[in-house]
Amino acid sequence: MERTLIILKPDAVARRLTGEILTRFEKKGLKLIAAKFMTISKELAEKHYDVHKGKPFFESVVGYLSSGPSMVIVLESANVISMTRKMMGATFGYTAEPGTIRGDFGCSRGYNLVHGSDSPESAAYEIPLYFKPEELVEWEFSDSGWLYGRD
Ligand code: IDP
Ligand code: MG
Repeated sequence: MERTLIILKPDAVARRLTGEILTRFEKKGLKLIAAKFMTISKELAEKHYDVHKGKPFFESVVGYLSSGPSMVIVLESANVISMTRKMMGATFGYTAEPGTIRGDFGCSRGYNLVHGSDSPESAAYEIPLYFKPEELVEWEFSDSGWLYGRD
């Protein structure tokens, strides 16, 4: 089963959109297996965005991610990475399609509400930055037949 790291970034928390965004993932049928409300340190934000080190926006995105509390979650489902990336929308609110999280709730370039792993390799790097293996909770939906049935 595929897993992804999602962060409801400091602007999502500050703008009181965490419930709204979590609801979208829940209604889609994605399984929440871990959650942490925390202020991400500058050091952790630098590790998180290591792939962008050296790019012009690196310092700014590290400052953004560590600027206030975030809600960090792990979601699990077959194909969860491609589904959540589509649900998030394009990187900047002003180009993201309506109907997506970024497209519906933001217009900013710098502040885009949500992070989601973009590949299984990224998820495998990112999840352990925030969660110990025992913090990932294994459980089953009682209605998984309805959610995932009929292949
Ligand atoms: P993604 O979040 O859609 O995967 P990435 O290209 O991986 O986008 O960039 C990581 C984060 O860095 C973005 O979510 C955004 O917060 C920030 N970012 C990316 N490009 C820019 C930029 O040109 N200006 C300001 N911030 C940027
Ligand atoms: Mg990315």
